[in-house]
Order: sequence, then structure tokens, then C-alpha cells
Amino acid sequence: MTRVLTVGAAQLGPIQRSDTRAAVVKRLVDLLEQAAAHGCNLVVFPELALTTFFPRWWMTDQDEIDSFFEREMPSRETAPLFEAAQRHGIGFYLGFAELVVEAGSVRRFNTSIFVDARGRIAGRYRKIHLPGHAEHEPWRAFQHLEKRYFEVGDLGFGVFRSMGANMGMCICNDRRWPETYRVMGLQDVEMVLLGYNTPRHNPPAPDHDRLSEFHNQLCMQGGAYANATWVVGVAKAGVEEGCELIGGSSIIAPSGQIVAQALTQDDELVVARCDLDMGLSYKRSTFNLARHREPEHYRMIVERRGAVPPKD
Ligand code: CDV
Repeated sequence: MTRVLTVGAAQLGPIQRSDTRAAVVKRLVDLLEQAAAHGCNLVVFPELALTTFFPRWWMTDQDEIDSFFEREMPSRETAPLFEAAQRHGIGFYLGFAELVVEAGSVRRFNTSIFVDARGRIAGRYRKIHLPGHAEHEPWRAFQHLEKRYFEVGDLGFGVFRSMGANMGMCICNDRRWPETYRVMGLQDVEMVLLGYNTPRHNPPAPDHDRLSEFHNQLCMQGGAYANATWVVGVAKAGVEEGCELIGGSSIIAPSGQIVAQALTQDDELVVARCDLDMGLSYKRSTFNLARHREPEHYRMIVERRGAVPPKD
């Protein structure tokens, strides 16, 4: 019997600062209804999918910063999304800024959740690779203050069993790091879900701007192939508060091939039937990890953080 999940990659167009949570949730529900009409079991939304990408601004007023965070999930504002998903029996991945009080301390993470087809939060991930900087850098066309507004995630790259699949999650910049996929590959992941907000312009390296889409595809296709897993990468795209975010939301097979891809920089659903057993031939041959990996020779990966050149 084939194990197929029909997956919808629900790309979002821009969210402006003046857009209310209610208006954004309505867009998410519209995309979810489209996915239901196409027979989807699972819908993937972007990173920080409820607000504009606020780390582009230097802010010092903590109340202003916290206005972009969610204190509960579901909340009154996000309940319609959970209700629609449950009504249709669809699971979903959602990225948002999470504020939690743990042991009396306020903690803030760039988070994603996986909600299963019965409406239960079956998985949670807190972004580990936080890009950007922690201090105000006025020379930039816009800021990228994830290192200021979020803590490094504390949940690792876990893989969990839900909806008949070995599911994993990561967020945006995580997709550029082979370690992200490999840690999940070592837990026999079958589908990696990820959302992203990627400005086309990279202030510290503007010569990369023209390669933004290429690098996006390169890292997701490489991660899928080398770990024989489906990868579903979903953008928030378009011009948001004057800053262009790339699109290119993609559903990528364990072969590394792109099966479906968004064409616009707007709200757009792309759908693919994903056979969860498609990775098996790779996992039994080229990427039989137990048979071919040589971890003794990879120690440096966990023992050393940055590159150290050889001595003369
Ligand atoms: N939201 C992100 O993590 N964005 C980064 C940008 C800053 C490079 C990314 O890797 O797409």
C-alpha cells in the first residue's frame, strides 16, 4: 500500500505592518480552504506567518516588540485557522513569534508548530540558526535583528511521528545548513517542513542578491537528496514595507527534484502528492547511512564551530 500525503505549500504575499491578525488569519483560512478543495492532507505556511517580518526594524520599546509575539496558541485571533483545519481534517505547519514564561522568565523564540489532522499540536520547533545581528547597524538598508529579538531554539531538530510520517521542521536560515537536514536524516525523517522570509537584498554581501533564488533551491534540493526526504519550503514573498522577499515556494522530492513551485510573489497554493516511501530506494542504496557513514571522521563538525585554516 502506498503512503501518500497530499501537501499544499501555502505561500503568502506580503503582510504590511497595518494588516491586522484577523485579516492575515482570513488569508490563511482562504488558502487552507483551497487546499481542502484540492484534497490536501497537510498545508505548510511560512515563517512568522501572522505578522510582517518585524526584525527588519530597530525597536527599543519592549511593548512594541512584544506586540508581534503570540502568548498562546491557538489564541482568539488564530482560532479560526485551527477550526477550519479541524473541520476539513487537514494538518498544518505554522510559523510565529512565540513568547513564553518558563520558570518565571520571559523567553522569546522564532517558532513553528505542527498541528495534526485532529487539531492537536503534535510538534514544536524553535529556530536554531538565527541570522543577522543583535545591535543597531544604521548603514544597512534595513535591519535583520533576529539575534536581538529571539533566543536560540532549545528543542533541537526533533523528528516526530504524525499523520503516518516521520516529520521534521526547521525555519528559514536553518535550510542553508547541511547539519539541519542530517540531524533529521539520522532520525529517518521522511518530510521536512520549513517556512522562510528571505529578503532579496543581503546588506553584508550585495553581490549575492542576484543569486537569491538559486541559493534557495540549491540548499533545499541538496538537503532533500542527501537525506532522501521530502522538503516543503514555503515563502512569505513580495514587497513588504518596502523590502522585497523572494518567493519560489517548493515541494521537493527525495530525489532532489522540484515537484511543484509557486510562480508568483503573492498568496498562492501549490500542491503535490507526496509518496512517503519514495525515499526508500535512496535510503537503501546511496544514502544507506548505517552502511556508508564514517562518523569517526566527522568529529570536527561538533567539536569545532568556525573554520581554522591549516598551518603553513
Ligand atoms: N528569516 C531568515 O532567516 N532569513 C535569512 C536571511 C537573512 C539570509 C535566510 O537565510 O533566508
